[in-house]
Formats: sequence, C-alpha cells, structure tokens
Amino acid sequence: MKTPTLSIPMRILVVAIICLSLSEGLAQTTLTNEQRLQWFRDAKFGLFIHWGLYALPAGEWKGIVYPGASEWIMYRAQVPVKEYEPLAQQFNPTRFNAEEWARLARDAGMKYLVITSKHHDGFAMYHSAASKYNIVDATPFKRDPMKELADACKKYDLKFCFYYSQAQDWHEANGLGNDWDFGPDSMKTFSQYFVEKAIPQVREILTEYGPIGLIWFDTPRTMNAAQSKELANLVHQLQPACLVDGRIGNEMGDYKTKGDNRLPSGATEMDWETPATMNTSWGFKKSDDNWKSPKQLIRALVEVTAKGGNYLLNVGPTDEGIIPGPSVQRLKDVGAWLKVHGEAVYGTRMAPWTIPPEWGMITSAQGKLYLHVFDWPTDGKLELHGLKNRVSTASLLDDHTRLKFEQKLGEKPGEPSLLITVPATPPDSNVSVIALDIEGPPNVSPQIFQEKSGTVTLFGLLAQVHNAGMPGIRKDDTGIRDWTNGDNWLSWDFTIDRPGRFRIDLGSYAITSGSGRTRKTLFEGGHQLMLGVAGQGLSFKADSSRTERPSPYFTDVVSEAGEVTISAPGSYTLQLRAKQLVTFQGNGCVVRWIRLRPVQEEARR
Ligand code: H79
Repeated sequence: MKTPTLSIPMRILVVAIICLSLSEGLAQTTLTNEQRLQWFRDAKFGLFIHWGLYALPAGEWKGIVYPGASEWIMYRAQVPVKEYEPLAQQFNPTRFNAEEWARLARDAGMKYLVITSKHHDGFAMYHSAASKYNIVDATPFKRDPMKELADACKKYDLKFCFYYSQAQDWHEANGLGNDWDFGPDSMKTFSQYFVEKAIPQVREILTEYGPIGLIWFDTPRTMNAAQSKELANLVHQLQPACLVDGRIGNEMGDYKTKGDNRLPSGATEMDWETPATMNTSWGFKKSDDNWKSPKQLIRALVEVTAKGGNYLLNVGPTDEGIIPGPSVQRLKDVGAWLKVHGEAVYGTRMAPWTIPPEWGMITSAQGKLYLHVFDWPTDGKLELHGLKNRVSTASLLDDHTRLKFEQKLGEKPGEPSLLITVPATPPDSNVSVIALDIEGPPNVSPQIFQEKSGTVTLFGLLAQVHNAGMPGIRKDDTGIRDWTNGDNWLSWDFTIDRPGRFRIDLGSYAITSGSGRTRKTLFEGGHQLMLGVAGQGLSFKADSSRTERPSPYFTDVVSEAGEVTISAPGSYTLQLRAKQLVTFQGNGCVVRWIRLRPVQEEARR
C-alpha cells in the first residue's frame, strides 16, 4: 500500500499548524516540574552576581570595616534609611559592560546567570514602577543594566535569572529586618509590604525582561505558607517554564537550595543547588582577599555535580561595574578545565555510588562513568570498588589514551573491584578524568569496602538507624543528626579483605558563629560514646580535638575513638551507642562518619 502524500504547500501548512498549536500549548498549559528542570539538570554551573549600592561602601562604614558579607553593611552598621538612601546619588557604574559579563560567564563554562534584582537593602537594580528606589530613577547612571544583561545573555546562550529578596527589605517600614528605623518585625504589617512591593516587583521582573530561567528567592523569614504559595504561583503563571529556588519558604520551590557554601556528604538526591562565594563576601568588599584557589573551585564544581546538584558561583562587581580581577582569573581557570573535561560534567548524572571513593568523585552518563581523580595514585594503580558492570574500555578523557585494567567480578571480600593502570603523573593539575565505557546501566554493590589505602569509611548517610525511643535519630545530607536519645543507636556492615590493626576516628561538626579571627565555637559535642566491632569495645568522648574545613556556621571536627584489631578477612558490623549525649539548642550528636585507618604503614596485601 502506498502511503498517502501531501502536496508541498499542504505539508508546510500542516507543519505550521502543528508548530502553532505546540507553542500555544507551551504558553498555556502548566509544565510539570520534570519538564521545568530539564535544562537545570544538565547545566551544572551558573554565575551568581551580587551587585547593588553596597558595592560603594564595599564593607566599610564611617571608617569601620564590618565583619561578614558587604551586602549586610546597612544591617551591621545599623545605617538609617536617611543615610543609606543617598548612596544611590553616587552610584554610577559607567564601566559596566553587559556583553563582557555574559562572555565571561560563557567562557567560564557557565550555562545560567543569576543577578540581584533587589537584595535585603531594598534597592532595585532595574527600572521598577513599583518603587522609585531603583537604578534608573534614583542614580546618575539612569540606565537599566538588567535590560542590557538580558540581551547579552540571549546572545551568549545563557539562561537569564533573577535573585529577589522577598521578605527582608530594610528600606521599607513594613519590610522585614530593619528594626533600627522601624522597630521589631513583630510590629510590622508584612502582608502590606508583600502586596505593595514584593508581588508587584516580582511581576515586573517576570514581564519586562524576556524569558527568565529561575527566580532565586532568599531568607523567607516569617512568611506564611499561603504567601510562599502565592509567590510561586505568580512565577509559574507569568512564566510556566521559570523555576523557583528552594528559599521561597515553607518547604516549597522547584528544587532545593543548600546552605551557602555547604556541600552534602554523598549522592542521595538530584535537583539542588549550592550557592558559593569565591572569597568570603557576596557583594564587593575591598578588604576581602580570602580567595579560594582555582583548584578548590574546580573540585567543588565536580563534587557538586557528582552529588547531583548545581554550583552557583558568585562574583561581586564594584560600584564602577567591574568584576574584580581575582574573580575574572578564577572564572577563566575553571573555564579552561571545563573546555577539556566538559563531557564529564554537563548533562551527566550523579554517581551511582552514594559515597565518593577516597581518591575523588564519579559522574555518570549513558554507558559511561567518569572518574574525577583528585588524589592521583603514586604507584600507578587506581582502584574502584563495587562496580558490577563489565568495563569495556578505560581512557584518559583529555587525550583519549587507552589505559590497561583488570576487573574482578567475583564474590571474595573486597570484590567486585577494578584496578586501572595509570601514568605516573596526573594529566591535569586540578582534576584528571578517566572515562570508562560500561555495559548496561550502572550497577553498584551497596556494600562498604576497604579502600586501596586500607581505610574503611562508614558514612553517617549509610548508617542503619536503630530507634528504640523518641525522639528518633534523623538523617540529613550531612549524616546522622539530632541524636539526643541515648536509647537509640547506629550500626554499619562492612567488608575487610586486608585485616590488621586500625585507628578509629569520628567525624562530626561544631556549631560556630562568625568567621576568620572572629569565629567562636558555640558547641563542639562532648558526648560519651561506645563503639563495638570484632568483639572489641571502645569507650570515648567526642571531644572534637581536630578541626577541618572551618566555616561561619558549622566547622567539621574530628575526635579520636581508639584502636582495634581485625584479624581475619570477612564481613563485620560496627555498632555505635551512647553513654551520655549533650544537647545544645536542640542539637545533639552529629555523625558525619566513622573512619578505620590501618595503623601500620600499609595493610598486608
Ligand atoms: O545573598 C547572600 C547573603 O546575603 C544571603 N544569602 C546569600 C546568597 C543571606 N541572607 N541571610 N544570610 C545569608 C544568613 C545571614 C546570616 C548573618 Fe547575621 C548575617 C550572620 C551575620 C549577619 C543574622 C543577622 C545573624 C546575625 C545577623
């Protein structure tokens, strides 16, 4: 039978009708979250820009340098509206060039750009009809830089997105946060602020600047669920494809937003984002030269990707409209790495392993695994545990050099395992990537194995939780949380193939305030714990004697539990119980991990 054919003009008409009805459909129907998230899941890397009047004082007010982020200066120095407002008359960023910013982001390998349309200080960085306190009406600059950026982003194929602080507004009598001019928040009519400024301004940024990739709300404070819902609905009604971040409040939003600069312990969920600074401040701060190295930034991007999220990396331009030199250099360095290794980042999915191996991170794609090696082996052998799929090829991602490997898929302790022969020196000084072709979708053993160094790490994320009483132990993306009830306990099963004597450490965290020299420890544990493994028991105090990764809120700390001997290969269970738990502001014992390290130079092979 012959298939019926249409004349050429008829075909064009049919195609046109289909296209029209499709685009109509897109504009009208509500999208599912899955559809909205498509670009976000593949993008991985975005540029955050904190730009506002705070770039003028740049961290200093009346000769005093205030601690913390520069965009908080009005709050920190309790600057009256009458004194802060006139900053607008001095704000004239004549060196601003939207094309340069967009090109910088594109060359850094970023796929979206999120800029502050209004931060907590209440000043709109776009032409707002809802408030005269905006860059066009209140400054000598008189241009709308957001219009220019929207165009530049379109040209460089970046999703254009806005940050909008929806609850705090230190410029308004009913906005939250300013108690030095307007009294405590409890005395304000927030609903009036919400209806008169927040809603109209969100409407403006979604109607005047073309397609918006996402709106990045922040610090919802006392907003109620109905208000969060109203805001989210407004966004989706005006732009069905626009995402809403996780700080809209009341557990809503299209994806989760992690704490500033915080990374989860493992790969447990997709659709989240970590906002991060390159130095300490978000807005430009003259005195802040606490820069992360390009290597740290590249590794953070890889870690976030391997754990299922996106990395939103910040710059704080000056009042002249210049992105600081050290930020530009770092963006170029990350871009150079991505140019070579982008295949192992964009469009990939999180590692099939919940917990990263000791040498780095893993990402996956159809038929592929990418091994991002941070600590290159010194003996020419890289070991990967738990992979049940047969590997067909292994190669270096940068120059496609084929690598030899041995694979054991058996049932002995320590198997399945893959041993790859690698060059003596790492191909890349930041992160070297090995690409594996695998047969079938990734299939990984849930067992906990001894790493090549002989170390076994038992992550809180993988603990079996035994709740005998209330309140129960909770798990979050850090590990074990809220362990306050001594009736409850934890256990882990693991496999040993190289027995010996092991030193055991507990990874936890301390609660801190401030940062740098002003950092104070508020709570570092002091819990009395008991640990049992291989017929031996250790009683110890979580005294947090070592500090790792200091940060303004939580500092990772380590306590020593003692030593045990595991004398034969096989399967073991480690139990962790409480003798006495200390509680601080509702926080109990936190277990990031328990680590068993061989005591000898190396475990017997
Ligand atoms: O926009 C950036 C920050 O300004 C904003 N989120 C990122 C993306 C942010 N808003 N609030 N916070 C971050 C948490 C702020 C906590 C503190 Fe404070 C501000 C600590 C010190 C000043 C709260 C207010 C606690 C003391 C004063």
